[in-house]
Amino acid sequence: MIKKQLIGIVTVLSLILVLTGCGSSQSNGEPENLGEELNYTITGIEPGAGAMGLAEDTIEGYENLNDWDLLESSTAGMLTELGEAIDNEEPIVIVGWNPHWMFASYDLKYLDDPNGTFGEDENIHTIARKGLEEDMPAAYEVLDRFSWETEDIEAVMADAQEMEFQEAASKWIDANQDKVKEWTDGVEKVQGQELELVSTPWDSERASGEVAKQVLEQQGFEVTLTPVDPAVMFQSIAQGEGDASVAPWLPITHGSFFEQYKDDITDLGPNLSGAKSGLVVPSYMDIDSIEDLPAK
Ligand code: PBE
Repeated sequence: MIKKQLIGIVTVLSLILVLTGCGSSQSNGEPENLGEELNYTITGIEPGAGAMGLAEDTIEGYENLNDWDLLESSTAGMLTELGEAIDNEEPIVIVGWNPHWMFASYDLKYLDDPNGTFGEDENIHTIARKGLEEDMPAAYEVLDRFSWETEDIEAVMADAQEMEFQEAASKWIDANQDKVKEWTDGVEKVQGQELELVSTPWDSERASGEVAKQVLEQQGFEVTLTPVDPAVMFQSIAQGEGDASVAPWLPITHGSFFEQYKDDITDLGPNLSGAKSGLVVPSYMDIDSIEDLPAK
Protein backbone atom coordinates (compact mmCIF):
# COMPACT_ATOMS: atom_id res chain seq x y z
CA MET A 1 0.00 0.00 0.00
CA ILE A 2 2.72 2.46 1.03
CA LYS A 3 4.77 1.34 -1.96
CA LYS A 4 1.85 2.06 -4.31
CA GLN A 5 1.40 5.51 -2.79
CA LEU A 6 5.10 6.21 -3.22
CA ILE A 7 5.00 5.15 -6.86
CA GLY A 8 2.00 7.43 -7.27
CA ILE A 9 3.81 10.39 -5.74
CA VAL A 10 6.90 9.77 -7.85
CA THR A 11 4.75 9.55 -11.00
CA VAL A 12 2.97 12.81 -10.19
CA LEU A 13 6.29 14.49 -9.44
CA SER A 14 7.85 13.39 -12.71
CA LEU A 15 4.76 14.53 -14.55
CA ILE A 16 5.07 17.98 -12.97
CA LEU A 17 8.76 18.09 -13.91
CA VAL A 18 7.98 17.18 -17.52
CA LEU A 19 5.09 19.64 -17.70
CA THR A 20 7.15 22.51 -16.33
CA GLY A 21 9.78 21.63 -18.88
CA CYS A 22 12.70 20.85 -16.55
CA GLY A 23 15.25 18.75 -18.34
CA SER A 24 13.41 18.63 -21.65
CA SER A 25 14.87 20.15 -24.76
CA GLN A 26 12.01 21.81 -26.54
CA SER A 27 12.85 24.71 -28.78
CA ASN A 28 10.50 27.41 -27.56
CA GLY A 29 11.45 29.58 -24.64
CA GLU A 30 13.65 26.99 -22.96
CA PRO A 31 15.88 29.30 -20.97
CA GLU A 32 18.60 26.69 -20.45
CA ASN A 33 18.90 25.72 -24.08
CA LEU A 34 17.87 28.92 -25.77
CA GLY A 35 21.36 30.36 -25.88
CA GLU A 36 22.78 27.22 -27.42
CA GLU A 37 19.96 26.93 -29.90
CA LEU A 38 20.66 30.49 -30.96
CA ASN A 39 24.35 29.69 -30.97
CA TYR A 40 24.64 32.87 -28.86
CA THR A 41 24.32 34.77 -32.14
CA ILE A 42 22.25 37.72 -33.30
CA THR A 43 21.51 37.48 -37.01
CA GLY A 44 22.50 40.84 -38.46
CA ILE A 45 22.47 42.60 -41.82
CA GLU A 46 24.95 44.66 -43.88
CA PRO A 47 27.94 45.67 -41.72
CA GLY A 48 27.56 49.35 -42.75
CA ALA A 49 23.98 49.66 -41.48
CA GLY A 50 23.36 52.03 -38.59
CA ALA A 51 21.35 49.32 -36.86
CA MET A 52 24.44 47.08 -36.85
CA GLY A 53 26.35 49.70 -34.86
CA LEU A 54 23.46 49.79 -32.40
CA ALA A 55 23.49 45.98 -32.19
CA GLU A 56 27.20 46.12 -31.32
CA ASP A 57 26.48 48.75 -28.66
CA THR A 58 23.77 46.46 -27.33
CA ILE A 59 26.12 43.49 -27.06
CA GLU A 60 28.56 45.68 -25.15
CA GLY A 61 25.90 47.38 -23.05
CA TYR A 62 24.05 44.30 -21.77
CA GLU A 63 26.14 42.07 -19.55
CA ASN A 64 24.21 38.95 -20.60
CA LEU A 65 25.18 39.60 -24.23
CA ASN A 66 28.87 40.38 -23.71
CA ASP A 67 29.99 37.03 -25.12
CA TRP A 68 27.42 36.90 -27.94
CA ASP A 69 28.27 37.23 -31.62
CA LEU A 70 26.72 39.53 -34.19
CA LEU A 71 26.50 37.82 -37.58
CA GLU A 72 27.25 40.17 -40.47
CA SER A 73 25.13 39.30 -43.44
CA SER A 74 22.79 41.12 -45.80
CA THR A 75 19.16 42.08 -45.45
CA ALA A 76 18.23 39.32 -47.92
CA GLY A 77 20.34 36.80 -46.01
CA MET A 78 18.79 37.79 -42.69
CA LEU A 79 15.28 37.49 -44.16
CA THR A 80 16.06 34.01 -45.49
CA GLU A 81 17.28 32.92 -42.04
CA LEU A 82 14.21 34.45 -40.45
CA GLY A 83 11.84 32.68 -42.86
CA GLU A 84 13.55 29.33 -42.30
CA ALA A 85 13.48 29.69 -38.52
CA ILE A 86 9.78 30.52 -38.62
CA ASP A 87 9.00 27.58 -40.94
CA ASN A 88 10.59 25.30 -38.34
CA GLU A 89 9.33 27.23 -35.30
CA GLU A 90 12.90 27.64 -34.15
CA PRO A 91 14.21 30.57 -32.13
CA ILE A 92 16.09 33.39 -33.86
CA VAL A 93 17.13 36.92 -32.87
CA ILE A 94 17.49 39.35 -35.74
CA VAL A 95 18.37 42.99 -36.26
CA GLY A 96 14.94 44.21 -37.42
CA TRP A 97 13.20 47.50 -38.23
CA ASN A 98 10.13 49.12 -39.60
CA PRO A 99 8.84 50.36 -42.00
CA HIS A 100 9.47 46.96 -43.58
CA TRP A 101 7.23 44.13 -44.80
CA MET A 102 8.80 41.66 -42.32
CA PHE A 103 6.22 42.72 -39.72
CA ALA A 104 3.30 42.23 -42.12
CA SER A 105 4.56 38.84 -43.35
CA TYR A 106 5.54 37.33 -40.01
CA ASP A 107 4.30 37.48 -36.44
CA LEU A 108 7.25 39.29 -34.81
CA LYS A 109 7.97 41.37 -31.73
CA TYR A 110 10.66 43.82 -30.67
CA LEU A 111 12.52 42.77 -27.55
CA ASP A 112 12.22 45.41 -24.81
CA ASP A 113 15.36 47.46 -24.53
CA PRO A 114 15.55 48.77 -20.94
CA ASN A 115 19.03 50.28 -21.51
CA GLY A 116 17.74 52.14 -24.54
CA THR A 117 20.61 51.30 -26.90
CA PHE A 118 18.15 51.00 -29.78
CA GLY A 119 15.87 53.60 -28.25
CA GLU A 120 12.25 54.32 -29.00
CA ASP A 121 10.54 55.39 -32.21
CA GLU A 122 12.49 57.78 -34.36
CA ASN A 123 12.06 59.81 -37.54
CA ILE A 124 13.42 59.67 -41.05
CA HIS A 125 14.88 63.08 -41.87
CA THR A 126 15.71 65.13 -44.93
CA ILE A 127 19.22 66.61 -44.98
CA ALA A 128 20.91 68.90 -47.49
CA ARG A 129 24.38 70.20 -48.17
CA LYS A 130 25.23 73.65 -46.89
CA GLY A 131 24.43 76.19 -49.58
CA LEU A 132 21.73 74.20 -51.36
CA GLU A 133 19.06 76.65 -50.21
CA GLU A 134 20.90 79.54 -51.90
CA ASP A 135 22.03 77.60 -54.99
CA MET A 136 18.79 75.74 -55.75
CA PRO A 137 15.96 77.30 -53.76
CA ALA A 138 13.27 75.43 -55.72
CA ALA A 139 14.77 72.03 -54.96
CA TYR A 140 15.37 73.00 -51.34
CA GLU A 141 11.75 74.13 -50.97
CA VAL A 142 10.30 70.85 -52.34
CA LEU A 143 12.67 68.79 -50.20
CA ASP A 144 11.82 70.88 -47.15
CA ARG A 145 8.09 70.25 -47.68
CA PHE A 146 8.52 66.55 -48.50
CA SER A 147 6.81 64.55 -45.77
CA TRP A 148 4.51 61.54 -45.75
CA GLU A 149 3.07 58.81 -43.56
CA THR A 150 4.00 55.21 -42.81
CA GLU A 151 1.10 53.94 -44.95
CA ASP A 152 2.44 55.93 -47.93
CA ILE A 153 5.97 54.53 -47.80
CA GLU A 154 4.58 51.04 -47.12
CA ALA A 155 2.29 51.25 -50.15
CA VAL A 156 5.31 51.93 -52.37
CA MET A 157 7.32 49.18 -50.65
CA ALA A 158 4.49 46.67 -51.06
CA ASP A 159 4.03 47.46 -54.78
CA ALA A 160 7.78 47.21 -55.26
CA GLN A 161 7.53 43.54 -54.34
CA GLU A 162 5.76 43.04 -57.66
CA MET A 163 7.25 45.78 -59.83
CA GLU A 164 10.31 48.02 -60.05
CA PHE A 165 10.67 50.75 -57.40
CA GLN A 166 10.51 53.28 -60.20
CA GLU A 167 7.10 52.03 -61.29
CA ALA A 168 5.82 51.68 -57.72
CA ALA A 169 6.86 55.27 -56.98
CA SER A 170 5.17 56.68 -60.06
CA LYS A 171 2.02 54.72 -59.21
CA TRP A 172 2.01 56.29 -55.74
CA ILE A 173 2.60 59.76 -57.19
CA ASP A 174 -0.32 59.36 -59.63
CA ALA A 175 -2.64 58.22 -56.83
CA ASN A 176 -1.53 60.92 -54.35
CA GLN A 177 -1.50 64.13 -56.34
CA ASP A 178 -2.96 66.00 -53.35
CA LYS A 179 0.17 65.26 -51.30
CA VAL A 180 2.50 65.97 -54.18
CA LYS A 181 0.77 69.34 -54.68
CA GLU A 182 1.44 70.20 -51.03
CA TRP A 183 5.14 69.72 -51.72
CA THR A 184 5.22 71.58 -55.04
CA ASP A 185 2.43 74.19 -55.14
CA GLY A 186 3.80 77.60 -56.04
CA VAL A 187 7.38 76.37 -56.35
CA GLU A 188 8.99 77.70 -59.49
CA LYS A 189 9.89 75.08 -62.09
CA VAL A 190 13.41 74.87 -63.47
CA GLN A 191 14.90 73.58 -66.69
CA GLY A 192 17.30 70.70 -66.43
CA GLN A 193 19.21 71.77 -63.29
CA GLU A 194 21.21 68.81 -62.05
CA LEU A 195 20.52 67.50 -58.58
CA GLU A 196 22.34 64.68 -56.78
CA LEU A 197 20.26 62.77 -54.28
CA VAL A 198 22.08 60.25 -52.11
CA SER A 199 20.33 57.46 -50.31
CA THR A 200 20.85 54.06 -48.73
CA PRO A 201 20.11 50.64 -50.26
CA TRP A 202 17.20 49.50 -48.02
CA ASP A 203 13.67 49.16 -49.38
CA SER A 204 12.26 52.06 -47.35
CA GLU A 205 14.88 54.41 -48.78
CA ARG A 206 14.60 53.02 -52.29
CA ALA A 207 10.91 53.93 -52.01
CA SER A 208 11.37 57.43 -50.56
CA GLY A 209 14.36 58.21 -52.77
CA GLU A 210 12.49 57.25 -55.93
CA VAL A 211 9.41 59.30 -54.99
CA ALA A 212 11.54 62.37 -54.17
CA LYS A 213 13.46 61.90 -57.42
CA GLN A 214 10.37 61.71 -59.61
CA VAL A 215 8.65 64.65 -57.93
CA LEU A 216 11.79 66.77 -58.44
CA GLU A 217 11.99 65.60 -62.05
CA GLN A 218 8.42 66.81 -62.58
CA GLN A 219 9.69 70.18 -61.34
CA GLY A 220 12.29 70.17 -64.10
CA PHE A 221 15.36 68.89 -62.26
CA GLU A 222 17.66 66.27 -63.71
CA VAL A 223 18.03 63.99 -60.73
CA THR A 224 20.49 61.20 -60.01
CA LEU A 225 19.77 58.93 -57.05
CA THR A 226 22.76 57.04 -55.64
CA PRO A 227 22.43 54.41 -52.89
CA VAL A 228 25.46 54.20 -50.59
CA ASP A 229 26.30 53.15 -47.03
CA PRO A 230 24.96 55.55 -44.37
CA ALA A 231 28.51 56.72 -43.51
CA VAL A 232 29.18 57.63 -47.15
CA MET A 233 25.81 59.32 -47.45
CA PHE A 234 26.57 61.70 -44.58
CA GLN A 235 30.13 62.26 -45.75
CA SER A 236 29.12 63.11 -49.31
CA ILE A 237 26.48 65.62 -48.19
CA ALA A 238 28.93 67.15 -45.70
CA GLN A 239 31.55 67.52 -48.46
CA GLY A 240 28.99 68.94 -50.88
CA GLU A 241 29.33 66.10 -53.40
CA GLY A 242 25.73 65.08 -52.86
CA ASP A 243 23.01 67.73 -52.69
CA ALA A 244 20.47 66.13 -50.38
CA SER A 245 19.07 62.94 -48.89
CA VAL A 246 15.69 61.81 -47.56
CA ALA A 247 17.19 58.68 -45.96
CA PRO A 248 18.73 59.47 -42.52
CA TRP A 249 17.12 57.73 -39.53
CA LEU A 250 17.47 60.07 -36.53
CA PRO A 251 18.25 60.59 -33.74
CA ILE A 252 19.21 56.96 -33.11
CA THR A 253 20.00 54.66 -36.02
CA HIS A 254 22.23 57.16 -37.84
CA GLY A 255 22.87 59.31 -34.79
CA SER A 256 26.61 58.66 -34.63
CA PHE A 257 27.11 59.63 -38.29
CA PHE A 258 25.00 62.74 -37.84
CA GLU A 259 27.01 63.78 -34.77
CA GLN A 260 30.19 63.49 -36.78
CA TYR A 261 29.01 65.66 -39.68
CA LYS A 262 26.27 67.84 -38.23
CA ASP A 263 28.21 71.11 -38.49
CA ASP A 264 28.58 70.63 -42.23
CA ILE A 265 25.02 69.53 -42.97
CA THR A 266 21.61 71.24 -42.96
CA ASP A 267 18.91 69.18 -41.24
CA LEU A 268 15.50 69.92 -42.76
CA GLY A 269 13.71 67.85 -40.13
CA PRO A 270 11.57 64.72 -40.28
CA ASN A 271 9.86 63.54 -43.47
CA LEU A 272 8.36 60.47 -41.76
CA SER A 273 7.72 59.59 -38.14
CA GLY A 274 7.35 56.21 -36.45
CA ALA A 275 10.44 54.41 -37.75
CA LYS A 276 12.15 51.99 -35.41
CA SER A 277 14.99 49.49 -35.29
CA GLY A 278 15.78 46.91 -32.64
CA LEU A 279 16.34 43.28 -31.77
CA VAL A 280 13.38 41.33 -33.09
CA VAL A 281 12.18 37.75 -32.46
CA PRO A 282 9.24 35.63 -33.65
CA SER A 283 6.23 36.10 -31.35
CA TYR A 284 6.23 32.39 -30.40
CA MET A 285 9.45 32.87 -28.43
CA ASP A 286 8.77 33.16 -24.68
CA ILE A 287 11.17 36.01 -24.04
CA ASP A 288 10.18 39.70 -24.07
CA SER A 289 13.31 41.63 -23.24
CA ILE A 290 16.93 41.80 -24.34
CA GLU A 291 17.68 41.04 -20.69
CA ASP A 292 15.92 37.65 -21.08
CA LEU A 293 18.58 36.42 -23.52
CA PRO A 294 20.78 33.93 -21.63
CA ALA A 295 24.42 34.77 -20.96
CA LYS A 296 26.97 32.47 -22.57
N1 PBE B 1 17.92 50.13 -41.65
C1 PBE B 1 16.88 50.50 -42.60
C2 PBE B 1 18.99 51.10 -42.03
C3 PBE B 1 18.32 52.36 -42.29
C4 PBE B 1 17.08 51.93 -42.96
C5 PBE B 1 17.39 50.34 -40.29
C6 PBE B 1 18.34 48.77 -41.87
C7 PBE B 1 20.21 51.19 -41.13
O1 PBE B 1 21.11 51.98 -41.42
O2 PBE B 1 20.29 50.45 -40.14
